[in-house]
Amino acid sequence: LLPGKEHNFVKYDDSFITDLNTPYDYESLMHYEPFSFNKNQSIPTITAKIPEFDNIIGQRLDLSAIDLERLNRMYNCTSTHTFLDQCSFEFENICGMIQGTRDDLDWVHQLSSAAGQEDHTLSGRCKGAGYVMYFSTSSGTADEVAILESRILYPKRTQQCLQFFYKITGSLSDKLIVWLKEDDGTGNVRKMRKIQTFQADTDYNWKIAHVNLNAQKKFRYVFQGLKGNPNSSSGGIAIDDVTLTETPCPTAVWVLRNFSQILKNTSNSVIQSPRFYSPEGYGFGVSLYPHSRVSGYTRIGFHMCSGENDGVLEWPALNRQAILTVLDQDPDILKRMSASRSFTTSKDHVSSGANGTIIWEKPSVAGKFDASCNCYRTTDWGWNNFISHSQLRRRSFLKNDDLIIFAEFHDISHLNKTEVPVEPEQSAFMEGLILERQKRAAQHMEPVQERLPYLEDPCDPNPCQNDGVCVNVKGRASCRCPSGHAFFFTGERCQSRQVHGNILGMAVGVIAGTVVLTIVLISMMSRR
Ligand SMILES: [Ca+2]
Ligand SMILES: [Ca+2]
Repeated sequence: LLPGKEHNFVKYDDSFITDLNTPYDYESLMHYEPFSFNKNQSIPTITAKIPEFDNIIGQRLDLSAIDLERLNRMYNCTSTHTFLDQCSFEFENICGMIQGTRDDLDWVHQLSSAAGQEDHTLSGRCKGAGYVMYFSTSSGTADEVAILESRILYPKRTQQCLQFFYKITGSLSDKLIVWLKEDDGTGNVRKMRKIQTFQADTDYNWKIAHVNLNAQKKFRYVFQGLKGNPNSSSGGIAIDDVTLTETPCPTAVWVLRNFSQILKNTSNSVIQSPRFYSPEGYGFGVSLYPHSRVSGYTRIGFHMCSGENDGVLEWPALNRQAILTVLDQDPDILKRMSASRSFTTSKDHVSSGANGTIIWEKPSVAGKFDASCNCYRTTDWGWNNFISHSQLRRRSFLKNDDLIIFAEFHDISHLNKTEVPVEPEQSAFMEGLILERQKRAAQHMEPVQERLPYLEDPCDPNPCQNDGVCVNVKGRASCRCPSGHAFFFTGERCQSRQVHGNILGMAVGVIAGTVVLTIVLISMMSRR
């Protein structure tokens, strides 16, 4: 080092600097280059921990993606209040994660290749591309361990959900263990807490996992691979597409495999989920009708299941909010457009098939016995047009041909109490809109026995011409016509093209000017 330049290499802790919840950035415009402040021409002063970055650090071409992200976060230009971290392991920096140094082995940043080591991020789009983190368990000795730690993260709330995909193809005694490593109160991130263990089984498919973390102070999340029995393993453990959000994890996760086969078979009438339990203890299930009565759509509904807590719970289960979500499995959580719908249980939800009883009554009284769950299921309440088959094939709803559905069932009675009575003034126009909304809500939701006519969407297909945007106004299509610099469109279906007045004026002016100029030129030439 050149004398007097040592201060450039001083280490600071997070009481002095912040990384704004972004990973270490080798590509940053602010990063020094390998030979910065060097006394000896041929010896670098900085080498990257990941050697691939030795030729990249110190670049001065442009702001890096993370530079931009940091600027945006610093000046509050983006505000995702619940997003903390995500990693699809597609880049060498593995999102700033670090290998354990006191363990036996390392996780390998593995290019998608042999069975058991295929990438999840790009699956179905690109063969032989994409990376996973892989821990082989087929050689060495039992109980060997490899550790992968996230960078330090700073929680803003007190609840986090770590979602990731994993696949264990080794021996049945292989394990994947998730730990939380938290600030011990002195600023050091070292207090370990074992959160959840994932056991191997004979299902070698990618599986989705959710782990509630509840970190209160700065923390790292940690993946530990544990080798079971190398003699009975010909594979290992793979992880991919990790996302961390400050939200609770879903209560119920239902995965339907080979879903395009299910869709092809039109004789499939209904598929019932296993029984799940809500945080209050209610048993519930999800019903999926691959082909609903609305042609080209899948119906998804919610129902109660009898369960071990029924004698203690309140019936009927009213003022509970049910939320059903079909997960868009895009690896970038900020680009996911999952299909989600919800309703609140009400005494108006009655079943015509069972003499008008409220369908949220005790399932052993109001429901029918189903041997598949060894429980009683009530009539389901849901949407005939939950999601269209064409939408299912778009985006990443059917990644690896798996359909993933989340379900929630929460008490929202506390929302009935408001501190201030609110009675907004309603104009006749607003009343019309609200009535319309209620009508539409009613037509979207119905118990399965009742056969309400399905009202078609007047905007599907779009009747507007010339790229007009269709808006559903009280059940009728209304076109919002586009307007360009020179032209605009009018008419009920945007069918007629008009020229803007000023452009027309300019055109007339130019033509007139040309005519005058020509006359002047001709008269000048004829004088000569
Ligand atoms: Ca290691
Ligand atoms: Ca990947």
